[in-house]
Amino acid sequence: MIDRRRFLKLPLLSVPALFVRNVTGQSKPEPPQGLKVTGPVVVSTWDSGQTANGAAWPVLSSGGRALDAVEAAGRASEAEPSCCVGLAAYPDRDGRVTLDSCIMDGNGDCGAVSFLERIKHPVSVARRVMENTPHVLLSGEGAQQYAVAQGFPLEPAMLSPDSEKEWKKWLEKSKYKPEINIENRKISQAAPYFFDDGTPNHDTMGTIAMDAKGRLAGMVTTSGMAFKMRGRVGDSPIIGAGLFVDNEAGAATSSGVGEEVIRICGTHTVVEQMRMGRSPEEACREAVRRVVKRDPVKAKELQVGFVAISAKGEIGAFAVQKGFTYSITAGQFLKGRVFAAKSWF
Ligand code: SD4
Repeated sequence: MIDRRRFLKLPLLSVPALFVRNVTGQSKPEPPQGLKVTGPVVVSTWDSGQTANGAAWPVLSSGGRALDAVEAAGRASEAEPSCCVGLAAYPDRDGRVTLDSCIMDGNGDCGAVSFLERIKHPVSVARRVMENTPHVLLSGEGAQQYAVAQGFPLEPAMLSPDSEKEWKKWLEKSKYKPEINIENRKISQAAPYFFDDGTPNHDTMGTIAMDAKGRLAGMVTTSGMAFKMRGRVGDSPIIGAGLFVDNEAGAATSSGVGEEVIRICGTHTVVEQMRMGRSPEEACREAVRRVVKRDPVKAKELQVGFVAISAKGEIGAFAVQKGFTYSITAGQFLKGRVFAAKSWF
């Protein structure tokens, strides 16, 4: 049993929480200043991180490994129909769902898959890559071949009814036709950052956790940006971009426009900032600052969010735009709590 007194410590709980509206219009509080835990904790991106955390918490609360907890989180998220994770998610512009995932242990072990089709649990394939191969990242056909050889079933090549509907709607609006030299078009024309109703075009599941022994781990799983070019891979399976974990410093994950995260080695930046003594929120803010500084005009139209846990158990986040939320489950928040990140704009 885990000692409840070792759990969450909220030094400034009396500070009035600020509330921001997320994209669904619901108010989410900002976390108390200096949020810190002293026991196991799992943190996932977005409101839907509650599902992921719900699968991770039984592992953590019974003394299990952070690595097992984050894999369980990823699998739960992949099994839940959503726009952006798993086989039911939105496809690329050719109408095919391609999945990216990675997993990392705080000792530096890591594995990933990208551009993976027809496999229900990419996070578990990523873990097999980490544990059973000399490589870190397998992609496309090779990743699928490896998954099948490892006993993962090859699922039917079909879209969920929702994603088929959304894809067809998108095709109609965008009057999409395969185009030569589309690579030379500005990305804001090639991939919608916001849908017509104002909803941001992203919702990756990134989960980071600390177990009762203070070990850190993380995972990311996603279908990537909806209606992306075929073959496009974002930050999510890239170690140091969508996820970075080091027991000595902390863990960080990201969500949003992956190209921007890759360009600044986003989560590696966050973890290195924590190593130098910044709090998780300050470290995430610094990564966001670099995204914004690179192209301040473009930054106004895109979302990138980072969330982090330091090796000391502090938790923080920061995003380019308002509306980035994250879910925390810990002794203090046994049912899980959703907080809104502060943002640049
Ligand atoms: C990507 N970071 O593929 C991901 C997008 C995302 O929900 O967050 N999707 O760039």
